[in-house]
Amino acid sequence: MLEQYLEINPEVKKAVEEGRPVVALESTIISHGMPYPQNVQTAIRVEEIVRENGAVPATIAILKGKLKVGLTEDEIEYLGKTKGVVKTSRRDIPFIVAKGLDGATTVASTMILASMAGIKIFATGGIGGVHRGAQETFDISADLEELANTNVAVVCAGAKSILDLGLTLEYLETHGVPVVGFGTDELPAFYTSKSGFGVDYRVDTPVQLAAALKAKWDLNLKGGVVIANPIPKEFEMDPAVINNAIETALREAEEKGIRGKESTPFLLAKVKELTEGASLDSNIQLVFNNAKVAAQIATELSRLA
Ligand code: PSU
Ligand code: MN
Repeated sequence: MLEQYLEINPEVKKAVEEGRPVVALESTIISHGMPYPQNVQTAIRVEEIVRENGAVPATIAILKGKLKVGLTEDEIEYLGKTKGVVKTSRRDIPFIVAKGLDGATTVASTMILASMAGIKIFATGGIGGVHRGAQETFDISADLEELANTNVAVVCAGAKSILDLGLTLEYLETHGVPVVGFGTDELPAFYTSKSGFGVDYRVDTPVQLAAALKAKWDLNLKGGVVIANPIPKEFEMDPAVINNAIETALREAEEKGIRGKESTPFLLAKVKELTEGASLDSNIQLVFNNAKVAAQIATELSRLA
């Protein structure tokens, strides 16, 4: 049944079957998170970093209605170049499939496809969350609900302060999703290593993290884990510069009445424009760092299984 929809790259399939480490990677970051050609260059380099750290990469997307786990370089290039690839979260999957369209998977839908393929560890830049003003707009990313339900751990650089980080943490707590600081006591805020919010647990090594993940899933405590990995010091942005850009972007989104699934891509593009590319450099570097840590955790988890 599932085979009718799902196409797992043979190398990825073999690695999963043999219990070797695999790292899932998302594609909304390629089609909606970064401009061409940096998006494609970054996605390809991220795969290399995963390999250099001992795991098999599996970039995930929907191509012509097929759920693809493990894209080729040509497919990554296609996805990064093509206009009109649909940002695809959980609710969108059946329609993209039925219409035979191309879909870039968000954190939520990448978790779903990774889980279908038996992959437990996923690296990205930042997760979606509870948006500022959600008390009125109800804008809460489907990523959070997915983290509540799907057994995949997501290595990210925290969340951008386009979101309400405090409310995002409250939501995750309610849904039983642990938020772990990798080598930090503080939740990182994507472009900067500090947000002013604490994490639930600080873990300093991939071995310790793998043990906690194994325990969670052995005990059938369903759902994901947020592994928040701070951006390396040398690539951090000046908090004043980035916060200023975020405030301006939020104001402009409000004035223009940007809502729903357009909200996150609009804010990301605006922040990038306002910081004249500096934010893009930081963004690329933090994704590289997350790919490395995810591969190390996947490696330790495969040793325990
Ligand atoms: N945050 C980022 N970069 C991104 C995204 C979020 O810093 O590229 C993307 C991810 O794919 C995430 C999605 O899953 O945006 C969340 O969108 P929404 O808020 O509409 O659920
Ligand atoms: Mn939303």
